Amino acid sequence: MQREFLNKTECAALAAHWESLAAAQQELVSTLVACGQIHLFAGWDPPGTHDEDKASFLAALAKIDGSYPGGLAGYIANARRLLAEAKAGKNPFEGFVPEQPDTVDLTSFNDAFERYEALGAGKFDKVGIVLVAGGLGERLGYNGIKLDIAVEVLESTTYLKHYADNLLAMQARSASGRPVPFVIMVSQDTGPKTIESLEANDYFGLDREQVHVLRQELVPAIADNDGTLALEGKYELVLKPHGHGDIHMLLHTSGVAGKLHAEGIEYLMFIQDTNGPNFNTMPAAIGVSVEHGYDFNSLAINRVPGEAVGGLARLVGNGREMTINVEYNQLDPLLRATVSPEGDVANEHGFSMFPGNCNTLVVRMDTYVRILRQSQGIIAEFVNPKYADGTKSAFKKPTRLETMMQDLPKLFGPEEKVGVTIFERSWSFSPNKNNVADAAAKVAAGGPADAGATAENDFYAAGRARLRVAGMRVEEAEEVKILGVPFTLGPKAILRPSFALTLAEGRAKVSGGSISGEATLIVEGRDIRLEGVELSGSSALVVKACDGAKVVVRGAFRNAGFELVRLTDAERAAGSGVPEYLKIRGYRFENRGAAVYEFDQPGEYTVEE
Ligand code: UGB
Repeated sequence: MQREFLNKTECAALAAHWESLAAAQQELVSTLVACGQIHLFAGWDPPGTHDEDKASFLAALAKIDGSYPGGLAGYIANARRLLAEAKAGKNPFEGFVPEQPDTVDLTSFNDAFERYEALGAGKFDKVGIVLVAGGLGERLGYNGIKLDIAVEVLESTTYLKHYADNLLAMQARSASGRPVPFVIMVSQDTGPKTIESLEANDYFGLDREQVHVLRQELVPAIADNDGTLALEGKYELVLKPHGHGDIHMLLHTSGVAGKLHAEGIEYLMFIQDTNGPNFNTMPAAIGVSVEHGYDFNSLAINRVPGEAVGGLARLVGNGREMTINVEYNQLDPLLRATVSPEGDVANEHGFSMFPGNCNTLVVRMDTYVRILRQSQGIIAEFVNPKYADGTKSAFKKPTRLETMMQDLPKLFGPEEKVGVTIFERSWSFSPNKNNVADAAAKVAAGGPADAGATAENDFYAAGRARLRVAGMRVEEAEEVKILGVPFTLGPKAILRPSFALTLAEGRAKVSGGSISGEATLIVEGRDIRLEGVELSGSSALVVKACDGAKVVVRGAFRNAGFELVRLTDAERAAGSGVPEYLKIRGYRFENRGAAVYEFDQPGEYTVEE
């Protein structure tokens, strides 16, 4: 029957190969032909030529068929449906009116903030961290994985190391000391270099067993509204990432979600690859989820109208209500059609009407595994084709189906509770997503830069905030522009996770003292106390202590510290030998004589100046 079908298609190229195909290959090819994909085989060279290419092409098709729920036939059917809806201009939020979601405002460091932090800190051995890191970061234009970029360049700590340090600090503080599970989703693009980075750094001190690397597969690009799979040459599919929503399916199919649940994990916190402040919010966000009984807690900021982060709203209509992220490209039309004829404009406080999605999510494990079991972790897909013209009959370039991890609540019923916790921006959200030129243009247009320099700036700002809460006098230096991107010259304060994970911990370890606008302070180690430490001018103090080393630091430190040096045009040019992680920010630091104290043996020490 298959043979008969193929003859009918008059695909001589395929008929010539038919007998040499294995039964499973014949079945897959038949399915694809039945789905209108005969072009995949129509251009094949005669048997005996390019046979290896054909074999790897068939293997690639089989792999995608096996990894996508519903196989390639399901993918093509979904694509056709979604493309028809897109062509018809269907509004995915038709019938819904946005209202304010259930929010907890933690934009100030008040008593409530610290109460939530204490509650969250009590759960450190019941939390797992899920990092989605399958994206290449095309907007950033960085050659390599984003996890390998340094979040700060005083000591050049990479994002991956910074996250691992936080996990180590969490487990050092929990009663059981149980390793905090770390799930990392990678893709074909990012997987090998992520593994390389973990291996080269001995997993940054984590146990290999606590790290679960899950790989998402790319999906085929689609060339037209009929769901025709796009080809590169004769034997290669054009493949594209399917979006961060794949994490839910992978956590389900890999069995990792079920395993962690069985091991007693109560919450998963989902984070993105280059949002350095993720862990500033972690203790309080967990505390909020616990106290409010949230099944899903979206961390948010006050959003600037038009910025490329989704808006979080409660959508009411069509006989239901759901609190969900409305992605940035859909927010303005939804607002225009409902509550704001002017669209996504500033309210009386200068912010967009709805809180902005940091895409840091805290999900309750009980609910999560139940929803995964019911749904297989399959998240609503969407398509966003760029049409060639107003007829919407052709695309500028092939498109693909995508998913987003923040869409999980679309699978929820009325029983599941979804809330939003709003934090101050630099404390919670400072992604490194844009190259310098784009970042400068965004700043010129009045929006946030979300670039290497601003990410680093906010890393220090968080340190300053912790010092202020602890009672140190912190002078803030002026803001300068480096290649059009704002950077506050200091003080540059790095309080490593090993030193303080909560405000209360910082307060217990720092008393009095002062730090001037261009000074630098780096503290790493659990048992360090700063008593009346004074850093004036551009002085720098670095104190590091291993486990078991108890250090008290007192007195006034005076030295030339670290100097910010702008890169010259020649240094920024291709082939200059300057590392790319410096080029993406436009400066480096030079040590002009920082005071450095390192204690690598247990014992009691005092540093006095
Ligand atoms: N990612 C994957 O792991 N796999 C993929 O296939 C794609 C991405 P982007 P996006 O924080 O500013 C999100 O591309 O999708 C990882 C929210 O949807 O940087 O444009 C990737 O490695 C948006 O609401 O972001 O927008 C990275 O870690 C807003 O919050 C993460 O997914 C916005 O992020 C995000 O990928 C934001």
